[in-house]
Amino acid sequence: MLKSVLIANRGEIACRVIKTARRLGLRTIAVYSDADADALHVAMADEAVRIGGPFARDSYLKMDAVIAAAKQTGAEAIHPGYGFLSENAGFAQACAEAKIVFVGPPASAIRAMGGKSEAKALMAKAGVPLVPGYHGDDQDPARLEKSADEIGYPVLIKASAGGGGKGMKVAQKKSEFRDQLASAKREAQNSFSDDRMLIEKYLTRPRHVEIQVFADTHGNCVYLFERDCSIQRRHQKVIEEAPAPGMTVALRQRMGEAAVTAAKSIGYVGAGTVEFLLDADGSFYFMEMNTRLQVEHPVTEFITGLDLVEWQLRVAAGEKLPLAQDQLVLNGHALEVRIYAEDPDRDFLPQTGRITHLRFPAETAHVRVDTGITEGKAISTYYDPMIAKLVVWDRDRGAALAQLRRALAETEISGLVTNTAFLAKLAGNKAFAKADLDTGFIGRHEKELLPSVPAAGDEALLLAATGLLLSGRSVAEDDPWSVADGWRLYGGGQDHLSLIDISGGQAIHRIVFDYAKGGFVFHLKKSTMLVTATLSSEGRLGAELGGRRVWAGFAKSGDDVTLFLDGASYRMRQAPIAMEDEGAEAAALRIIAPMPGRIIAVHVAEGTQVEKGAPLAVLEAMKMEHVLKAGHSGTIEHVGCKPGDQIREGQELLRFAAPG
Ligand code: MV4
Repeated sequence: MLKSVLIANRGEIACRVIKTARRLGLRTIAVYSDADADALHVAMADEAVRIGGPFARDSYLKMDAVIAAAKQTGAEAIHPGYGFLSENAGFAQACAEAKIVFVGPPASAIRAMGGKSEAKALMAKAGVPLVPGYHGDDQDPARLEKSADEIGYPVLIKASAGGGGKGMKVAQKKSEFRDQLASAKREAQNSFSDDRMLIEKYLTRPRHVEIQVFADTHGNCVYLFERDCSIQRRHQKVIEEAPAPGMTVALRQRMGEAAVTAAKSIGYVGAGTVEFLLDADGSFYFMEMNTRLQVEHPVTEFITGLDLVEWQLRVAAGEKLPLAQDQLVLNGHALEVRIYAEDPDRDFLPQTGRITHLRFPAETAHVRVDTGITEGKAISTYYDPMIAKLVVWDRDRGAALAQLRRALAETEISGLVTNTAFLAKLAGNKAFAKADLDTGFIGRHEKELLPSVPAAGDEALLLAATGLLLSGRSVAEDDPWSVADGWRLYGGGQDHLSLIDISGGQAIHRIVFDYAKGGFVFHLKKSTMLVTATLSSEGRLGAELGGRRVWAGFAKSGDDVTLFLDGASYRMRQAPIAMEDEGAEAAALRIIAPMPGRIIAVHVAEGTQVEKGAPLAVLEAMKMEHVLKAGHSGTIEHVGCKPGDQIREGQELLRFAAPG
């Protein structure tokens, strides 16, 4: 076995690899950028070497810095993780030349699978099924159109150098072909400086089913069953699972053997994934091969009971595969979700900020949390905004799905917006529960999934108000004692505070209440509600309201409050002034700043008539320009900002006149 390994990565995968390497007794070396000096993976490793500035190109992508760190620390091997240098043939080559073991395939295998057309040509030769199509060198438009006619429409025009759906256009019929071809070529030229195209039969509702393969240096190669990764959004995987729902033993064997054939045909070594498109009629076609350990490998680990990083380290040390094909057993069902700092209700805009409250479900035989983040850490724009992976297992898909719903409900993150509520909606979606899977799932169910966070109802509002009052730092406007110190024996007299429902449409709610023995009596529109509650230092709010016992998570940071209730997280802000109650319709007349930033343009003035979708103002934030558009037609009544203004989240920028 190897004696030491340098992990040329960061975040959750670096932590994950260090865990296994340490369990096997290896000395672990981390590398880090200036932005990661206090990161978890640095703390976990036996040694750590700074390799450069915060940008990946100045650190995690700097091959010579990584190799120099390995030499400086005497690391015998380098594990690349995924992303960064993991599929860089030149890096694998450089490791070999430096006599450092690259934990992955030979550079030749990485190169073989680098280009789509070359990979497909190799697979065709190896007898691996391909989507009917053309991937030749003759790129004359007439030749490409002739192949489209022969395949039959609809056809998919794909950039050979492409990936992640870029440079991919559908021609539904012959008359569309030339325009779509020109458009795909332009996109490919811009994205990859390579406009070579391949033409394929377009599968209308394919599933993305990938096979995990493993090969050693002794000619052995096995498949560790399949993963279904069809639930994607803009070519980003959202939920991955193993095994693929509806997979038969025969089809699994055929796909597995095709994947092994693909791996053997390029002299593969190590962990690899062969991606297929699976059509509704059970036919499957090679899509591409990933020559790295995938993000979603934990679902395979759960159903096989294996540690794939242990296999990687053993194979890299020259050992034979620990098990033969007939010794591999598939048990149960696993699901993985990726928790991201992104806002599904703002077109999945990446989020940055500091995590002020972080609570994951306890890890058990059913629940695994892979993360590189701890409370107090910041998510920056330098790297992929993944916060954690939640992976669950149970005896079958239904039970695993229940585990996922519970694990998500126990995941509490505040300080920045995450996609957890969106994932909870997915995990609770009926079509998903029925495994009605294909790559168009999210698009087809968008209306049921978004907005991911509902407007806060009475219960969430009262619990948030209770948490605020109990946390002892809220200031009820005309509370005779300026700071509510929790219990108050005095009766009588009313107080109120106002909450803006930030994640639920910015409506403002004025909460009127009396202090009562052991709690508060809230005055709702047509009734009153006694709420007694306790709030722990970890933010566990235990309340009794309306005769029901409710548990919720409560996190406060400045004026911001996050309430975690029934799997949803509501972000609210205590309004600084006693604002009158304003319903969502009144709130909709106001254009609120979605995040802090600087106004760089205002396109309207008071009295301007605008149509739905019209650009109103441009906000610069997180190095991006965000055009604030009219959600409906109307007349601008008030303009509260001008170019150059620095504004804070929640600030009113513009206001429409009330209709009528
Ligand atoms: C396809 C296809 C339908 N027909 N090829 C998307 C990017 C790359 N991974 C291949 N992709 C597709 N190729 C044919 N002939 C549909 C997709 C596709 C897709 C594939 C897998 C996972 C998600 C996807 C989302 C959109 C389109």
